[in-house]
Formats: sequence, structure tokens, C-alpha cells
Amino acid sequence: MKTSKRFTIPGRAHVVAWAGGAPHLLLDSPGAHVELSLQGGHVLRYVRAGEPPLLWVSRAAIYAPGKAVRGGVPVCWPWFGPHPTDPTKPQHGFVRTVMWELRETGAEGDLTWARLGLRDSAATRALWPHAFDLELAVRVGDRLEIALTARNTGNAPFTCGGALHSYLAVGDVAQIAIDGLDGVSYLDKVGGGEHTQAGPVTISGEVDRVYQDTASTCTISDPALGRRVVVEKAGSRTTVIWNPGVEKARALKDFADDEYTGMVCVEAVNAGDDTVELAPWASHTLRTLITAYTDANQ
Ligand code: TA6
Repeated sequence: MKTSKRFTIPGRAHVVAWAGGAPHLLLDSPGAHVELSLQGGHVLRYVRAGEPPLLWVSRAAIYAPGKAVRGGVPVCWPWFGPHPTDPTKPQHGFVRTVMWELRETGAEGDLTWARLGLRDSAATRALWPHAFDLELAVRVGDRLEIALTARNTGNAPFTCGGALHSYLAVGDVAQIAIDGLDGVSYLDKVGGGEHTQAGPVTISGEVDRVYQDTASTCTISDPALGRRVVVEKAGSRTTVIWNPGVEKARALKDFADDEYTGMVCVEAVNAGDDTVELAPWASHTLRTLITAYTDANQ
């Protein structure tokens, strides 16, 4: 794929060729570095000066055409999880495995940003018979902001779900506590049933929970790394918390067996009753904002 020099901003933005075949865009602000792949519009790295990375990517991740990288912030759209009616369609929709176009890069003061886009095609319409324009805005400054705007460019309404499926890096998942979901109802995809969260979410074994009707900010307290990671969201009424645990990690070929202790997913989602209906030319934005406070800079 040809990407012209027009997106280069010295010291702030440039496109590099990547072994897996997809160009990667590197974005730098005075205090942070972000790397994203044009395949999937997939933010892979977010590192703040002097701190361990905030996003997690498996060392067993597979970088290949048509394969979503295990980690970072995969973009799931126009559905989250399995297709509502057709199990032969790809899990988490189809946009995380196709090439997006780079539309703009910019830098001003402490902020560096990029806009990527994806429009419907014969291939997407074969999977989902609607016309759309998707835009992903990535902004890095004192935090990482990722905004996915979906616009219905057809002449009939459609309903879509989706997720910004963030993999956050933690020092030891067994020691973390996630605040922000106390009292929220969730579907337990591991043990089954619907439950109500009591206090912070802690992780001991596989956790796969769909928290419903919540707009809350989640804060991950990570004593092993001496930091709190704050995951805000907007345009999302569902939050998913996922850690595969040892067995599921072992079963995933792009997830090294021992890595489940170093990550947790805190995902800004719209699924189930929280999907969005868009009239012709209407749009909806799903947003996640990630930052961290270390014990040193509380
Ligand atoms: O967000 C949690 C989840 O739906 C889990 O059930 C698990 O499947 C995870 O997403 C990863 O999905 P993937 O298709 O990327 O392997």
C-alpha cells in the first residue's frame, strides 16, 4: 500500500513499513509515543516517557494480512462478539482485519493526532449489507484518546454494535483491583448467569464479564507497577472486562501461555441492548480515553 510523505511531521508523525505487510504510523507527543497499524486501524503501543507501556501486546502476536494482532486496542465493528445470527461471520466484526486509509496527521503543542478511515466495499457488503463511513481519530497528549465515528451513508437505517477492545498492561493481574463498576449488573460469560458487581473487580482465573447499562470510568489499581490506569469512555453503555486465565491463554496460539498475568481488557463496548440504530446520514462516536497516575505523580 502506498503512503505518501504528506503524512510525515518531523519528530511527530511518520509512516514506516512493517514486516507483517501493513504500514505502521508512529505518533509522538512531548511525553508519549503511540504506534498503530493501518491494518485494522489498530493502536498497538502507548508508552509515556519514563513509564512501562500502558497497552499490552502478546509476544506471540501474529502480524499478517487478515489477522488481528493480539493486544493493543482492536476495533470491533459493526458487531461485538459473535455475529448475532450467523456464526460463520467473523468474531468482533470485520474492520479489525482490513486495511484502513490514513486521512490526516497533525501536531500542535503537546497534541499529536491522526485520522484513519474505512468505507464500505463489495467485500464488506458481502458480510454486512450496508453503506458506511468509519473514521478513527487517535489523539496523544497527556492521555490517549481513541474515537470511532460510524456514519450511515446509505438510504436505510442500520443497527450496529462495536467495541474499542483495549488490552491494558498490568504488573500482576492477581493483585489488581478495578473500580467503577460497583453495583453494575453483568453477564458472566464464564460461569453463566446475570450478577451484580459488589465492590472492585478482582481477577483470579478466567474473567469474561459484560457489564450493562454503564457509562462509568474504570480505574485499575496496579500495585505491582505502582500505578493507577484510568479508562474513561463515552458513547458506550457496555463495559467488558476480560482476562483469559491460564487455560484459555494456553489455547490461543497468539497468546503465550504465561502472559495472562500481565494484562487485563477494559473495553468500551456497545452490545446487546446497547447497540445503536443509525438513520441515513446519522453518526455515532464510541470513545475511550486512557491515562495513568504513578505512585510518584499521584
Ligand atoms: O472481549 C472479550 C471477548 O469477547 C472474549 O470472549 C474473547 O473472545 C476476547 O473477546 C478475544 O476475542 P478474539 O476474537 O480477539 O480472540
